[in-house]
Amino acid sequence: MRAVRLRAWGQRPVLAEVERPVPRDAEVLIRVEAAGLCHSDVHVVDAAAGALPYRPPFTLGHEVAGHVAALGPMADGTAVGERVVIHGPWGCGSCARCATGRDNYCDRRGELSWHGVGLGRDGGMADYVLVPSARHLVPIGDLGADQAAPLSDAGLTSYHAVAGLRHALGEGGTAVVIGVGGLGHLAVQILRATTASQVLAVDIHEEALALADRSGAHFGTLLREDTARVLRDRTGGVGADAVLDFVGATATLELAAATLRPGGELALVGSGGGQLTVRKPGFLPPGFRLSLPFWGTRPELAEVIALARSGALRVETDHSPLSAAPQAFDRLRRGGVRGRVVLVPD
Ligand code: FEH
Ligand code: ZN
Ligand code: ZN
Repeated sequence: MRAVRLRAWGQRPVLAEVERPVPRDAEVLIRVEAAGLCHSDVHVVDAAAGALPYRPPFTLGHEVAGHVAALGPMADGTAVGERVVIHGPWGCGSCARCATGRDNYCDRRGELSWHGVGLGRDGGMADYVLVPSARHLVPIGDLGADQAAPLSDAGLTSYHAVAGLRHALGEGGTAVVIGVGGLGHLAVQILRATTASQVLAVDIHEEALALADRSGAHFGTLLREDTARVLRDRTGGVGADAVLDFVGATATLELAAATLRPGGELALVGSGGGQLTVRKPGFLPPGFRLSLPFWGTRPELAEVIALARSGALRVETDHSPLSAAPQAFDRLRRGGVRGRVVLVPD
């Protein structure tokens, strides 16, 4: 079968021919129908040896949907032919967190040489992918694989970030989304579908603000010197109850802090490497709370898929054949992508 392989640190991903795996024990073999391409894939490919716990060679791809092709003799909880999406964070499988589908916060993460499918373990930028157990699978019914795949990461990460803030977002509340890309546009939709809050969007590109508008944002503005005031004015001066920063640069973190209401909450999702000084006395609003959400849980992925199947969630996708995966990496790296790249086995 074909697979996009990271052969060694510092090498470009290559499309190679590898053995199709055979499921053993509780393993499940998935015929891939779609695999999303994430900025984290670029970070993995660009990582220096030792920066990540992974041990190349392995197949990339951590946003994967398809159908069950074969079952190991101990596999349980699915059937050949079932259409599924893979819950990508794979933990140790035996701690209290993994036992409840919260592999994203596995208690033994520090001991593992992987973070999940395509992240140190063989992933789904391939014709087939092997899953250790059916517990990592969520049925998708008639949902398109090209929608389900990116929802398993971009959608799930956004959903998990919103879930951590939902208590702060009641009637008359305001949520700000900074960075309306592959994750941000889904966060706007999730906020509109699951909270009563006003949703304001900030980006540096006009076309991203157009995407925010199509996604249901009540208002969008380009990032400028006076953006904090512009946003505050939309809240009647009190400030935002929650800000989701999908960029994570110093400028966006500072904008978030300047926009938040007393008791406001900031979810830092983007890996921009920016910094924010937390000090007392200091400039952060009283009651300020910060979260650094990572990916999401298996139960939340089922909720994301249900939202999508209800029509409340739609990913803007940019399809590319699996055979052109290396070129898709280059496009993503250049910033030439709107929405989410989805690789489809051709
Ligand atoms: C995966 C592995 C490491 C860092 C970040 C990620 C995200 O793309 C998962 O959503
Ligand atoms: Zn990702
Ligand atoms: Zn665990």
